[in-house]
Amino acid sequence: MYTLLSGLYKYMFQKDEYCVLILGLDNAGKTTFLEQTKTKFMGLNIGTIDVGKARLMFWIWEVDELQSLWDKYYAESHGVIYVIDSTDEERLSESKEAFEKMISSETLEGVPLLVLANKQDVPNCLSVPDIKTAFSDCAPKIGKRDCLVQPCTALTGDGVNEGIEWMVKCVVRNIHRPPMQKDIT
Ligand code: G3D
Ligand code: MG
Repeated sequence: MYTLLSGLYKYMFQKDEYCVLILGLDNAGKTTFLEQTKTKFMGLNIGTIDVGKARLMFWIWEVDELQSLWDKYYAESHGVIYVIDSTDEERLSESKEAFEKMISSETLEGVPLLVLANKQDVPNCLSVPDIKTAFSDCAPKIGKRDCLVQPCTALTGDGVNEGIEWMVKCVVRNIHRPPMQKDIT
């Protein structure tokens, strides 16, 4: 009886925890995106949300920071969200360089990658096809990992649900990086 009840308890309350990095240049919209994510999903504390049985823990990072630590964090992450400022054509190549460096890391092989073309509310911003074209020579390095380029307006929340739901689906099905499991007590 105890086993049955504890099994049921676990089924209902155990969460699978996944770590997701939010990366991008400064001013891309990382903080705004995380704020929107927490309002749209069940935000628990500063960087954590629950989506069904999955619990996502976010770490935000400016890509020019702490490069020596990257591999350590990459090894522990289940997903990466890379935020691009679609209004900043001038810094697009800088962003692409950082992106390329990030996806070149062997530690991130097979880890799902959500690319957010952010600030789509601004007239004449770069479109998803524009960004895909600018990043096209990164395609071989993306390889077989799951990758989605999602148009997004972090300011209003447009595209946030689609991006997070896609990420949850990918991290849950990625057998190469099993979750950390936690009982909720
Ligand atoms: P960061 O954390 O990546 O550095 P922030 O970026 O989230 O701090 O956002 C940088 C600026 O971009 C902020 O403006 C923020 O309001 C704006 N921003 C973020 N997302 C969007 C968006 O989808 N559309 C528009 N139009 N602006 C956005 P401020 O003026 O506060 O510096
Ligand atoms: Mg920030």
